[in-house]
Amino acid sequence: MTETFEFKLIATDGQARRGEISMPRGSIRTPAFMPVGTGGTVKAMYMDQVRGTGADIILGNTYHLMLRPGAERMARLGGLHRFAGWNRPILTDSGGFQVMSLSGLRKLTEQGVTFQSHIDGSRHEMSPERSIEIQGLLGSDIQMQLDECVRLPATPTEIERAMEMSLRWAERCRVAFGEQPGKAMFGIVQGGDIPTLRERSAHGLKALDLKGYAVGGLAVGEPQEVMLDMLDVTCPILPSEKPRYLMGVGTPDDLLKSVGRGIDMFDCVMPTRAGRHGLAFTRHGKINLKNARHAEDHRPLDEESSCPAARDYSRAYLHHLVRSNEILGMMLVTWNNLSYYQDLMSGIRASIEAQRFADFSAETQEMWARGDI
Ligand code: PRF
Repeated sequence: MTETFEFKLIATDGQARRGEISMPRGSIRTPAFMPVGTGGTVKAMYMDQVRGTGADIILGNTYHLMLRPGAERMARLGGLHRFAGWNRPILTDSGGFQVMSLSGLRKLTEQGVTFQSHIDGSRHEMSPERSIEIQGLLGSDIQMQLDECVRLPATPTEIERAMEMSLRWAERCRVAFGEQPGKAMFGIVQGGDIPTLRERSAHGLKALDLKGYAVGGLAVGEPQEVMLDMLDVTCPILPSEKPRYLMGVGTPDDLLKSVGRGIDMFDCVMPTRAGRHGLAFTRHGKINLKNARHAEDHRPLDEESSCPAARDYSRAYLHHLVRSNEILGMMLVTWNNLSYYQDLMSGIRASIEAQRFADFSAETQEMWARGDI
């Protein structure tokens, strides 16, 4: 643990990187998966369980927390770490993406975004400066610039406009963030599915000398191949000595392929959301526990897993819980899924250290393909 935000590379294997971020609240082993704790909770999980799966950092959302309980109230309550009972690093998304996907009527200008709450319809404003101020009030350790993410497909004109504005907002966020040695503010590469715009965005952000760089605007409607092509264009431009975070991604397959292109950090609702819908991730592939074929299956999800949810309950019982909409069903499948994701990341990290990441990827994919479940 350190007083300042530091990133060091421990090993590389091809483009894949094994690293470690150190900051006052703890260190983050990379490649890292950050469970999504949108509104101050990783849904259906206790915080000590989240830690037990191997998470070093969780994600929180500016948009949700500014609406409820409110940023100033959160500050009076001692910040998000104390409020939610997670004393390790927290990364907060800036709000732009959630405004676009969740809020009602919204208006975006150079100054910022005005929008209506999806909860009670109340009107709110957020500028790049206010987003950073809110993230500070929440007590966030890694803050994200305010950006504009366009859904794909979109016109080149629209993609370019949003990318250029995001770049100007990055500069404003950097000024608003100032110098905070133990914390970090990351920029976000935009540019849709257009390689030249991705390049311009990455070069523009690099010039701002930020502590880390996210790749945004992907997994928003384009095929996986396009997302990977954009990573191939973007990652080589980003400085190798700074962490790289692919926002809102993804499936286990996305994670393997993105690590292979130089990504260090991920977040995604997939393991938690799927868990609440009875979809379990295992070493042998996905299992839809709602399916009638599990009704009398005595086997656990994975007897060799590190997670009690995967070892100690039959698929028949999980099927019953999920079908009956029992809270415990959501809790157990979410726990299993987050354990699976963290075990995958741990396997990825070990394989990079052992210089066998390509083999690990192939073996992992082979296990899913065999799908003997
Ligand atoms: N920007 C921000 N948050 C995000 C995204 C983005 O582009 C995405 C896109 N996958 C997920 N979350 N600020």
